[in-house]
Amino acid sequence: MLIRRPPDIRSSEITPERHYFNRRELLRSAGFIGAGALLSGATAADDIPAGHRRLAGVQRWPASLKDPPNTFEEITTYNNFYEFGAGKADPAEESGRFRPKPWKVTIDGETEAPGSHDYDTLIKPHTLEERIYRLRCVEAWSMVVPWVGIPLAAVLKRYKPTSKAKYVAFETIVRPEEMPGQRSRVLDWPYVEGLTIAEAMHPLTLLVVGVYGVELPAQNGAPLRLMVPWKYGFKSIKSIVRISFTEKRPPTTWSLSAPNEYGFYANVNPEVDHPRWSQATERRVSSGFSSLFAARQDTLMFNGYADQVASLYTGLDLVKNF
Ligand SMILES: Nc1nc2c(c(=O)[nH]1)N[C@H]1C(S)=C(S)[C@@H](COP(=O)(O)O)O[C@H]1N2
Ligand SMILES: [Mo]
Repeated sequence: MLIRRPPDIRSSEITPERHYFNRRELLRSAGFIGAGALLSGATAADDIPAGHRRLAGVQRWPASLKDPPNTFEEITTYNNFYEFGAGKADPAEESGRFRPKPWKVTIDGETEAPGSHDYDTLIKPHTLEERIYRLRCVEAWSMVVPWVGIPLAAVLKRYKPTSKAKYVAFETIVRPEEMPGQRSRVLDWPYVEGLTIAEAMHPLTLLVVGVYGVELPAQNGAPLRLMVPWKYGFKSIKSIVRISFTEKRPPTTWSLSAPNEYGFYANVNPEVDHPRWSQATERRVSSGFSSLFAARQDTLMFNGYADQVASLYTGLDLVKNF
């Protein structure tokens, strides 16, 4: 049964700004609030500093993870976004010049309705959902994040893919004047990614526009990025400006860069190690007090989403198709 609640009154609306920081973190570390209590307030944005625009009309998704989410601070200061630099702190520190609005996305390839659309045309017809997902980076760290977005399938269907559309390709913006990492050649720009059409249309695949009830910060891929929760984080491409329906499998940035280390599928799989490290366990990113006691945890097949997605891969050799 679907239980839908009306949009919440965010507690940041009633909590003085100076109290936002670390109160929850402190309580959580000290064990005063468990997962259940935390969940009810996790998305209430009382960890959010001033200056972030709240998204209106966000509905809670009933199947959200029950694990305690990472804090807004953790989610927005420990990032991978090579366009702003290769260090974890670079995306937050080096993205001050980035302007995510106005924003246009080109939809082309095998579609009956190719065109260029602004952000509002893409997003506004849809109901925003808050979904708490696990995020597992191929580097063996993980987080739990309350994303806000819409199922990608709902958007893609509006642009009528043809019967030849077997894959969906995605491209990140190129703006070296605003993205200092793009002035070096660590990766080939633009960053590109791709999914099979079945993966792109899967109900878990989210087009993300926010986190913790506010618009996506630049470092998390403003103004819109992908989130494919059963795949390694690098599949979840940020700051998307092109979505193309293709007949052939599209190239993807990390498998171009190191084909023996990063495959097209990149499904989270504890049984298939990276050539240079084990994927059997992961470190849940934490800060403050709790980081002193953090133990590694087992990585789950398909990042814990096997019941929902394993059927996409029946008959596929997951060792060869890593
Ligand atoms: N364009 C672009 N998208 C990207 C990346 C990137 O460097 N550039 N990094 C990826 C990787 S490796 C991860 S783990 C996630 C991190 O998302 P987060 O910083 O919001 O946690 O973004 C992915 N999307
Ligand atoms: Mo990653």
